[in-house]
Amino acid sequence: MNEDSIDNRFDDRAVGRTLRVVAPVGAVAVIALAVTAVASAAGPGAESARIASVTTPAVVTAPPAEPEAAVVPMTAGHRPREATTVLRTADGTAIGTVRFRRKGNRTEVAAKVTLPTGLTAMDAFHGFHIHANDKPENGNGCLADPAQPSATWFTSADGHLSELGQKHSHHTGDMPSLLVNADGSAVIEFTSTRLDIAGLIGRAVVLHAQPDNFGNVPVGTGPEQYAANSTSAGDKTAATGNAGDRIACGVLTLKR
Ligand SMILES: [Cu+2]
Repeated sequence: MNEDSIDNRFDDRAVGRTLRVVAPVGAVAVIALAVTAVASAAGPGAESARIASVTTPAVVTAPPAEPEAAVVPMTAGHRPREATTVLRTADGTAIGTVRFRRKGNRTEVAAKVTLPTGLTAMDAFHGFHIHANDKPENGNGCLADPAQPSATWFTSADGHLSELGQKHSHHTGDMPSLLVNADGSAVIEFTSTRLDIAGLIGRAVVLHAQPDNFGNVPVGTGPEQYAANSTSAGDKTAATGNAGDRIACGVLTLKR
């Protein structure tokens, strides 16, 4: 399944839904994270459900492989301060970390990665998003089989985190692209007023193989516009920024 077919499908009507967050390939922990998705209201706005609180303590069926896999249960009224994840490639190799930290009414985001040689283009921008991880039927968390085509990797993370009706570049989960240096290293830090830590727990940060065009392709019939070479090219731009395969992924967990 390619990204085109699974993005733009955020239709989260589930209430009291349970997300099962599966640890990456190679890890032994299976962590069940019970969350409650609360619809904002009955009626037309109810589709834009958001995770409001974790109502049940996390159940850990096996010791987490690494400390970052721990899930800290939130109590009523608790406003989470920080969410973190480790990005891993399809073979389970950890390549970096991503951190979202609340500061006042803002969220500070910091990511640091080192990409292995041969995985993707160096000295290049790479699409970087928060994916919803909201469709259990596609698998949960960051699942990939390195023996399978790269287009199949991490499709379990589902489409970009978004409110109903948002198009790409305006998705809640759309972030500035990661500029990877020639040696594979990359660091990005930015501050956002669009990201709420509580809504990020259980979501997945994904790094892509290609640049994100942010929907910023002047497609049309005017003299200074371009004709898309296929319908799918235009559709991918609208859905994902045509950022290509998913090459690394990490499910966000609460830290405090
Ligand atoms: Cu993405």
